[in-house]
Amino acid sequence: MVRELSVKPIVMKLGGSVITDKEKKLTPNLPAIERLANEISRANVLSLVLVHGGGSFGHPVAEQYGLNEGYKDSSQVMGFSITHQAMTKLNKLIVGSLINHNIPAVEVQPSSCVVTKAGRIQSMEEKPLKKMLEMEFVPVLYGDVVVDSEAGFAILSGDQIVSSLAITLDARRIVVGVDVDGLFTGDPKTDSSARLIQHITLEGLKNLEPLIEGSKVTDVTGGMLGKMFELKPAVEHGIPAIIVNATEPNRVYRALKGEKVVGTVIER
Ligand code: IP8
Repeated sequence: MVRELSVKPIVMKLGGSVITDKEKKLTPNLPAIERLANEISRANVLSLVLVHGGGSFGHPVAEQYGLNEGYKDSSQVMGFSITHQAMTKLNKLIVGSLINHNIPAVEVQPSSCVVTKAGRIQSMEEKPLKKMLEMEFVPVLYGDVVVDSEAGFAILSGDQIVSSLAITLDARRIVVGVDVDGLFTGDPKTDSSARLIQHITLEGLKNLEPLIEGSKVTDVTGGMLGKMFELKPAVEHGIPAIIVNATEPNRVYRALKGEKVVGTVIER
């Protein structure tokens, strides 16, 4: 007997900067992976989809082969394979840790179920995912290299997957775990007047964009701007998103439980 999908899922992204050491190529942050698996297990969410980023696994390899420019020459074909392999290695560590914490995690490879067009998701096989959720599995996807109907192939970010899946699965909320406390009015590392924005609407976000853009630290702000861009369609759809610092213990746990937590809530 199989239940109908009665509970709207939570779609959660774990950023590459949280689960890997971004300074060292192909280096996982095993204590962080372990702690997060424990938090996810304790939160005991009914209906959960996880998506993780590439960090020091996907990004340096994809860059080495110039994959973000799409297909240019045949040497990149090997690069596609190697980048995908790097991502599957990271994914195995995450899935393994989740299983050790008694979570029925199942890898779902974006490269096997997504086609993009000029870098944007054009089609995604959703039936297996929906069925997995009905069966109470926890599908684990990741930013990946995928085939692209125009460019040959593309790098598909976990952020784009999160937003698209949240809409397709009619998610109850999105949780985004990053390595900063949330969205700030400036760069908190260099600007002492920068303050954490606890709640923002799409309208407020529009006004904030030039401010975020003006900040000097491209890693933090560029990443945040990109995230906002990707999250917008899901928020417009009525799905609230919360950004929390996943390097701080228990923030992911609280966000999953729907408890009050330090972070930024984005709502329509
Ligand atoms: O870290 C990128 O995923 P992201 C994945 O979510 C690759 O942007 C293959 C670089």
